[in-house]
Amino acid sequence: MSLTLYFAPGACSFVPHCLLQASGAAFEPQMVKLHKGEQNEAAYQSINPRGQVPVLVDEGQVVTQIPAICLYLDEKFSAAGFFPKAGIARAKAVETLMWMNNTVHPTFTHVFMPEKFSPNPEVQADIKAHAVTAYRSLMLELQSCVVAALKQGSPWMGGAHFGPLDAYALTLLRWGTIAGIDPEDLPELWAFVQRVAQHPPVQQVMARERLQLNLFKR
Ligand SMILES: N[C@@H](CCC(=O)N[C@@H](CS)C(=O)NCC(=O)O)C(=O)O
Repeated sequence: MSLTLYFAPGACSFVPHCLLQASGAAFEPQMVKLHKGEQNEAAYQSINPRGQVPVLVDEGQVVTQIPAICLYLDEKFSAAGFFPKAGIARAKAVETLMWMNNTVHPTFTHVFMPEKFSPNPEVQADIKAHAVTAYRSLMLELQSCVVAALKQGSPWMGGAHFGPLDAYALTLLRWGTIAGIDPEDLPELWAFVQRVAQHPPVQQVMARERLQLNLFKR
């Protein structure tokens, strides 16, 4: 079996990285140095012409985009229960994953890389300030999602098993601390994310990626 994940430390690739680690399967983690622009080099572009992580390569087949990779890993390692198996519970988990991926994640991109959206430094500062405000409300919304999920009596956002929603919640809150959001202002979300960080496969991935959970500076 040949299974490779292209990832960058602290990036959104953390989500499938945690699923692969939790699966117990052998896989090759391949680091891509985004800060050095490796994603734009010909070697990487030949794997993913969009120049992004994550990329999963299974027996030579390339899969990109977090929801696609996570659903693929769910099918491949079905015993892990990364998503609820069927029905409304599965649809709701995919709904939350898509919201994280298509709304929360790109809002942070506006904070972290405003130069992607305007060449003008003044406009960039405006984009960033506006996106930080939007990101704060999205973190409150994420906290409500966590509270609602845990109210059902399950330990994880998707139910009985650890899955992509938990790893994404950690990533998004960690990014929030980079954006200047104090996690202590989101006590339920922060408590949950700290628990996710203690989950052994998550701990192993955080060690491999050398991640600090809270980067908030007062
Ligand atoms: N929609 C994509 C988003 C991927 C993405 O935004 N990746 C970022 C890291 S979090 C990236 O590779 N950025 C490199 C760049 O933009 O140069 C997915 O779900 O995989």
